[in-house]
Amino acid sequence: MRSIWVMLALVFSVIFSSASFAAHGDSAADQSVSYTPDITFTLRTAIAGGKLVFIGTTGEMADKLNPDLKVPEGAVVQINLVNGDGAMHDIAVPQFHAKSDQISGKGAATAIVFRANKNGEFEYLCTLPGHKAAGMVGKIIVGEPVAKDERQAPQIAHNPADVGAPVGKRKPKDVTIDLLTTEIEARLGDSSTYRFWTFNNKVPGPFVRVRVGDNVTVNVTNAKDSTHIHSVDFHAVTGPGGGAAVTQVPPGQTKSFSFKAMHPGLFVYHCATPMVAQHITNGMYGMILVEPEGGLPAVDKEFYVMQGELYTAEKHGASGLQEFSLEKMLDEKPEHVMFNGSMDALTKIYDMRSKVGDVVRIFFGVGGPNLTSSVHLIGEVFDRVYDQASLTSPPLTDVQTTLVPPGGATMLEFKTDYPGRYLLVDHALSRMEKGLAGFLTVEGEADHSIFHSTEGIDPNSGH
Ligand SMILES: [Cu+2]
Repeated sequence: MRSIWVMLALVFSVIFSSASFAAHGDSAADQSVSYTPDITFTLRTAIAGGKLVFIGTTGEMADKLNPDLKVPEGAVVQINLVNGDGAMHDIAVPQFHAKSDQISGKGAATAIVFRANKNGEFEYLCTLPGHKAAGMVGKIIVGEPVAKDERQAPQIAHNPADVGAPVGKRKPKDVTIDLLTTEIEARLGDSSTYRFWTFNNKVPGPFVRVRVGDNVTVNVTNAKDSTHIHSVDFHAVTGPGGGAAVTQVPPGQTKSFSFKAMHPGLFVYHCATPMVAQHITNGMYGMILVEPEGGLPAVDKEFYVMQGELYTAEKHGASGLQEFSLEKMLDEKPEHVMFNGSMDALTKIYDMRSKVGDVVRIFFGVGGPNLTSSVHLIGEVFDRVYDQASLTSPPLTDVQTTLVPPGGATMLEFKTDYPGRYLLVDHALSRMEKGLAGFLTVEGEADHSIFHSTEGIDPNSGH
């Protein structure tokens, strides 16, 4: 009896979703979709291993979690969804504008139908809030697998532990900084790339450490194969354009200037060639630490983290080479917001680690170009915040969230007292859905006087 209802529900919802698809279709060809799928898949929703998932039901997909759905390019694809767990779900393939009704009763069913008119890898997912993050996401692969494996693309994410050696106690001296500006297609996410513009092939660029009073010579070389002029503006510089007025470097050339580091502090540098916001969003930013006389107090761990946005024509999550959208940049509507240059840079590629009892220091800056960060470490309180990255003012103490504007920085210090995984975020948390998160893993013995529970850690807590 139940199966009859499932079939009826399927028939109705296919009719419904075909009709609603046709209304969104781009061409007459799209409208021919109705009722004649070339290929059909049936997925069931389930809870498995504490996660929400789609499960394949037939053929080699049977019992596979979030199976890859392979379809020929141009095929009319139908995906049936059967509710197997009794919670509310739907299924969508945003790249093809296909989205089903929400179904909540156990055994209820719905379906989507769309024409896979584009080669590549795309997501199917449940669009209910939090369900994708809880595991309801898989891949639909249209046509032959893309020839180039994007995971093999060059990696531009800067390792947050790569902070150079402290300057410490020494007299002022002459220091030289060599910057190479490059334009390279590199990994954005697991299945996507972007043509980044960089300093020294990393985003952010190198973490530079000098001492107040140093005479610093900056050499900017623009790679031969660049297609744009580049430059550098150091916010630590007193002089024309922070150096940008004398370093507009054509491809294949080098320009130089020298400056005296007159102010201690943590300063942003960036390319300042028009359109400046475009050069910054593409990855041309970094930081220079001008250490005060005697250096900074010693800590156990130092990390270098910068926040930036990318404005791509395609939506967050799309596969393949992503193209810059000038319109979205002028509207200040980024598709991606990231720490250290690329998606998952501080969650999958690199992680930050410390031990119970360690004092951790984060040099945190915002390249931007547009969003102010409300930086927060979930499950921690900052013992000291050097507000606006001023190292000559007393730090704020016991701070939950602090503001860092574009082209600005802060120095955060805190003791890691309790083991676990802590999540660095911008507390404007919609940005987490666009890629902005970083893990700090603290290892060691738990002191139950600090935190105690008999409950297990819930992997679906979003933390
Ligand atoms: Cu540039």
